[in-house]
Amino acid sequence: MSRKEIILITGSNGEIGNNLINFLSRKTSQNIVSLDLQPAKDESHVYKHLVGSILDTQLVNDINAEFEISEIYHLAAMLSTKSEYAPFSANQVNVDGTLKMIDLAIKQAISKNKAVKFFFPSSIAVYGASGTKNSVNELECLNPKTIYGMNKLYCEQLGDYFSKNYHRLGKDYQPGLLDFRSIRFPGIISVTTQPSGGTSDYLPDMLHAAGRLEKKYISFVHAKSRLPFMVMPDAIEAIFKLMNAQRDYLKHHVYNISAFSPSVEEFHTKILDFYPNFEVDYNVNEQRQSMVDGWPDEVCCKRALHDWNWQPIYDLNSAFAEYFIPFLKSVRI
Ligand code: AKB
Repeated sequence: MSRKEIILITGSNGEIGNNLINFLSRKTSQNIVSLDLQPAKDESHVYKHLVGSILDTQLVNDINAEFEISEIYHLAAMLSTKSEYAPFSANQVNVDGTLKMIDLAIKQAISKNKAVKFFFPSSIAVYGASGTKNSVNELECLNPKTIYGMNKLYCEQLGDYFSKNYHRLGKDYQPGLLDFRSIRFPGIISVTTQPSGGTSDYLPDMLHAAGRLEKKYISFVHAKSRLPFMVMPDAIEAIFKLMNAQRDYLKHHVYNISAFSPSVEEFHTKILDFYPNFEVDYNVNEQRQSMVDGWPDEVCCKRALHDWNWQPIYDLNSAFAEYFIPFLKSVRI
């Protein structure tokens, strides 16, 4: 019996996972199989939702046996702050889990004699850019200081290795079985979902507190802290665009993308345009502050523009006027 052709999305209940499934189910007719540790809140957009761990060898073997996978969106990960509390579990999930998914992709590619596209969400956390005020490109400051950043950088290198060199000394050497495509995400702000376990969570948390008409938000980083950010619709659009770009045009496996880099106080000032009484207080967590200070203020996105013509749709002003506020106000009506 032939296996069902599917695309596989791991970490499907996460922020990106939720938004990506809604987007892909509208954009493509492909069967989506979602995988997460928890049951799906809504299974109406997927062919099947699997509850389980990417570390479960039997489950991964069953997926390999039951389905023919054309694309894997490997979103399952432990984010930066949560990883600092549990670095050994973080390494298992972020590294061993990714290796298991790469192994699955290669097994599938060999059985179909056709490359499997593999999307890997990396992060600005790969950078150790303390004190760098310049816009960092993909080759600079690769000196992560967090376990999450180290995991992400290593997985980027694994993706590059398995795409080019898997079994290069063997008779079955066949480069390109794994079509590894990765984006180093900045902080992402979504109006429909809230992050958990990350270090760039302070801006989405501030926005959602204002949206819930709370009086104030207490920031764990100081007012001048600055990181690259983008809105969720741009992040999802970028994943879709990269995964549908022609392989030949892609000169690299890893790409920076970003849209705006407001400081905490600048973002608060924007919020005051719509919630004039909303306050921000500060209770700085020095450790999380040092993680934020180690990440670049800005990243250079020339590669993504050149290879797959990526540009954000939203800047800071249109993010507020056309995305954040219309939704936050509408849910209050
Ligand atoms: C985190 O803060 O852990 C993530 C990221 C920037 O990769 N949002």
